[in-house]
Amino acid sequence: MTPASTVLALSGGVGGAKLALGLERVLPAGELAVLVNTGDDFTHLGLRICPDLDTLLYTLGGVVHTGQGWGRADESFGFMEELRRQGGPDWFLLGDRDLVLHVERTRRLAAGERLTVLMAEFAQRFGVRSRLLPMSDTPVATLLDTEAGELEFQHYFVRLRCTPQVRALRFAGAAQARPTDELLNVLHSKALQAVILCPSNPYLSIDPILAVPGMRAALRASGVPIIAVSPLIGGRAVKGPTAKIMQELGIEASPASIASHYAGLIDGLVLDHADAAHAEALAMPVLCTDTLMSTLADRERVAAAALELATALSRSRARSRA
Ligand code: FO1
Repeated sequence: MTPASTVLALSGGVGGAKLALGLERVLPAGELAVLVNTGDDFTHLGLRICPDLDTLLYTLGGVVHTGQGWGRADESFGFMEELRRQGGPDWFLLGDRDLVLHVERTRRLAAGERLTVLMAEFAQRFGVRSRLLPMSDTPVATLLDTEAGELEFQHYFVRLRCTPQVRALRFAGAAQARPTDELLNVLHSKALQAVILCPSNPYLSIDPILAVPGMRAALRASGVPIIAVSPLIGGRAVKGPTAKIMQELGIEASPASIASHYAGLIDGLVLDHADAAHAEALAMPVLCTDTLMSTLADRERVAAAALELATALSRSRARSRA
């Protein structure tokens, strides 16, 4: 059944999933769709691993390890212990229960199933009320050109702990990728009210989504307000390498840089109170709130702020049309 109203959130992993959970909690059941980065996906030990999709699945399914923000709370590591004993690569932690998803996904993809379809089934089994939409059904890999050579995302992020200096990024496979029919249905639906860019890393997590040919145009053509939540608080990233990468790419870690990065796509920006002084200089509507999302109440507050800005923009558009 098509919901009466829909909000689409664009998300990477841990930080994005926090806001997605906030959105899910403040919206009526079934009204959230999440468009998820798959540039972090890789094949490891012969298994197809989709960390951001699984982080959303576990977070919205209520089984995530809340301390780390990824993986499951109820997890054991017998497989990893034995892999280590056998001298296998142990830098990427795969819990025993988590492993089942990777095995099943790999088996079903090899049998010709689409990632979108099998993730929807996983989501149903985890009791997720929102729609989880991979950014594409064909593989796209975020590759980082670093001082240590070209690195696949998980090798940069987990194995090397984001240490190598980043010179450039590219998204291998993006040119062949396409927005899925499931996503286009959401974007073409009259029920769509707003698009929210979660405070995920703009370069590592949102750019791969926007690199899919036709994605930017399809988001814009939806005609609804597009709001970004800044991943920076007072020039620093809450978690992860956003500020470090911005500095290495020669970009100032400021709200102005986030606004100009998303220029032509977004209509408004949610900033932390710590950045309120920057608001006036930005050529777009801004709403300030505390954007740190430690508790569930924080996530709901940031979600409500993003929706409030979207609603205000919709109303002012309706007034100017009248
Ligand atoms: N993050 C880590 O920091 N270390 C890990 O060993 C690790 C394993 C892992 C396994 C499955 C999964 O779905 C996620 C995992 N992550 C791990 C998180 C992941 O690397 C990042 O959260 C995202 O790719 C960044 O958005």
